[in-house]
Formats: sequence, C-alpha cells, structure tokens
Amino acid sequence: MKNILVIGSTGQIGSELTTELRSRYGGSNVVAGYIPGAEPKGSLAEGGPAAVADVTNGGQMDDVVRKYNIDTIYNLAALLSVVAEQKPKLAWKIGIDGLWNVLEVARQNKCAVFTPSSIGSFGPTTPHELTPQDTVQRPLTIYGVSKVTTELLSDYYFHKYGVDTRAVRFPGLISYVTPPGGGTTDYAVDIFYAAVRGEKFVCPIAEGTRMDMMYMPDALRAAIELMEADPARLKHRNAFNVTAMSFAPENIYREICRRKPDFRMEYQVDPLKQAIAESWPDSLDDSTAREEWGWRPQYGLGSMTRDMLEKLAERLGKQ
Ligand code: AKB
Repeated sequence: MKNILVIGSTGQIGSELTTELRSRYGGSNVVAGYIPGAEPKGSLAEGGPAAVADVTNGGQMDDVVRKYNIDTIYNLAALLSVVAEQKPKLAWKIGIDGLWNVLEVARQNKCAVFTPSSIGSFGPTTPHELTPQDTVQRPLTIYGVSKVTTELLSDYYFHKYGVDTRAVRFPGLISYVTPPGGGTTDYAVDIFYAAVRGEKFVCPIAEGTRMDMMYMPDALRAAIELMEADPARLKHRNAFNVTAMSFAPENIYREICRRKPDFRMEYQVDPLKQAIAESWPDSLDDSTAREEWGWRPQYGLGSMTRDMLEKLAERLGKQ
C-alpha cells in the first residue's frame, strides 16, 4: 500500500501529479503538501488530505510523514531557472538545504524519494546533440548547480543509507492546467495561451534554438513509472534523461499555424533566457531510461499541439 506526500502540490507539476497519483492510489492515500500562501484549491483541496510541508522545516515534514504513515515522497520544491538566477540564495535554500531535510526525513522514516533533475543540469561543455546519459555536467546557472547537487546528494543517500532515491531529468514541460513560473522553457507554454486568446506571441527565445520538451501526461507517467520500476533493473538512479520531442520556436509556431493560420509570432530575445537556452542540450538521448525501466513517450509535437489547443480553449472558454 502506498501512502504518498507530494511536496509542492500546487505547482506546475505538483497540481497534476497529485491528481494522477490520487486516481491511481486513492484520494486519501495522497497528501497534498503546500506552503502557506499556496494552499490547494478546488478539486485538489477536495480530493484528499492536505498539509503544510515546507522543505525548509524538517520537523514539520517529519510530523506530516509520521501522521500519514508516508512511504513515498515526491519532492517538487524548487525555483525554476530564470527566477533562480535572480534569487540564487533562495534557490539553494529550497533546492539543496530543503532536499537535505527531505532526505533526512526519508532516511528516518524509510521513505522512497523522487526529486526531479532537469536538462538544466547540463551546461555549455556538454555534448548538445543526443546528450548521453552519463556525460559532462558543468552548468553555469545556479539552477544547474543545484540540479547537479540534487543528483549527487540523492545518489549519496542511496549508496550510504539505502534511501530509495530515483529521478528523471525533465525537459521543458508543457501543460494547460497550472502555468509554469520563471523557467527558460516557459515560452513553449505561453505560445499556446497567446494562440488560444487570439493574440500575437512575442517569443523571448531566438529562432533556431532547440530544446527538449514533453507534454505533461508523459511527464507524470515518467515520474510514476520510474518510482514503480523494479529496483533490480536500475543501474542508474539520479537522474535519467527523458525526452519526448526537441524543437525550436519556429517549429512549434508552424505546428500551431496548421490549426490556427492567422496566428502571428515575432521575436524579442531575452538575453538571460537565451544564454541559458543555448547552454542546454539541443536533444537528449534517453535510451538508458528506455532500457532500464521501459520509458516511452506517447506525445510528439503534432499530437501535443492538437491536445493543448483543444484543452486550453476549453479551459479558457474560447471554443
Ligand atoms: C526551466 O526552464 O527552468 C525548467 C526546466 C527545463 O528545468 N522548465
């Protein structure tokens, strides 16, 4: 029987992951962890228990884990890449000091832990085409530094204490439910909001800049399937390359135009976002995840674009 705590349950990934986990394991078995000011609302609040679980407060997390007899923690607390550059100390406090607290609580209470890494864990000296699973990781952003540290610390807790830590390196995630905030890949979500609202899109990333991306249903499956995987098959743990597609702004623009021919986009490149994007891979090799736990994405650029446009239009009342 799984009893799960999702830390950061109201964020971009957390809001949908909590709902998906509840549909698989039962509402009462999945606790929506949040910080004051980001309380769960609507179906997230009604679908199961919720508790304040701030990663900077180990004692508070320990209380929640004991109260609900938690055996699995999905730790989604982090600042995204652009906002982390503006608040590097806070990024470290949440991402690394917070992770340390999560891992300690997990060690003491024998919990498995999923803490995502990112394509941001790679840097300018990483091979950019078909970036291998095991390769150079020398990022220049604080986000990247904290993601590499996340991977190392999570592996350390596995090897030293036997804590069952596992993770994927998420690419940019695209969803119509909760918008991301402060990431380099956010443009790939924002472009859909502009298209559905009938507005021109101003793209902060330059033409020709390719990055890996994934539709949220695939991302949720990746996290859950990895945590369900047979540990005997895992030679790697923190963290697996996973991807579903790789595109540049003009590719997604053209795909949207196939369904919305009047849609228009212009470029106003943001130097910080562009520098970060250029330091990240153009395309990941995720064959290790495919071999070790059977990872397969279900959505490509065309199927994701069709679904996003339909679901977002419904959500924004723009059919
Ligand atoms: C970001 O852009 O910061 C994130 C990521 C790829 O980790 N979406």
